[in-house]
Amino acid sequence: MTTRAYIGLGSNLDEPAEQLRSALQALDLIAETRLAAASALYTSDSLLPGQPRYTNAVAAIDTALAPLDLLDALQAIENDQGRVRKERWGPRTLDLDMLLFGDQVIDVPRLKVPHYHMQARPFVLYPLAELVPESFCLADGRPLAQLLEGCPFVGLERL
Ligand code: A4P
Ligand code: MG
Repeated sequence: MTTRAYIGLGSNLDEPAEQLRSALQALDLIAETRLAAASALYTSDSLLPGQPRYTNAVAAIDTALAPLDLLDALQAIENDQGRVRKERWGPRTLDLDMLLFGDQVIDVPRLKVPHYHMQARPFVLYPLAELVPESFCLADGRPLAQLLEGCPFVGLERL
């Protein structure tokens, strides 16, 4: 049995678009997992001042892994692509966030799903909207359309 999961990709160092393209290939190479679809790439200013502009995308994957095993695989890809975890929220070559894992709500110290803050981030919601039906709801029941209404397409550039 596989689960459809959505992964948020972000980079603001070392050729972000290339980082995201490599990461998409790496997602397809995770054990028992395949890349089902990927959004366009989007750029936007960092939420934190003084950091380079970000490139973001969302991927849909189908996986037979358990959520924490998938998280291990995502972190291995981040590490492979040279991410140095100096400071939380610091600039990074690659950030992979597990946005959604089927309809599961997960709340353990290492993993919170749906990903916190995703409901307020245009660089997550608009790429996600490319990959799901219009009637799509988050695991906690909130319709994506409603979240999009509260999150204007401001400062986002679709490449
Ligand atoms: N963790 C818990 N839940 C999850 C999950 N659903 N997916 C834990 C992934 N990891 C999860 O992550 C810290 C810990 O969160 C992990 O060890 C994992 O066990 P991290 O990736 O090392 O930390 P982080 O990314 O620095 O923090 P966080 O809160 O994920 O930051 P964000 O939310 O990623 O914010 N501006 C634009 N335009 N685009 C961006 O992508 N990103 C950030 C960073 C700031 N500004 C941005 C963007
Ligand atoms: Mg993160």
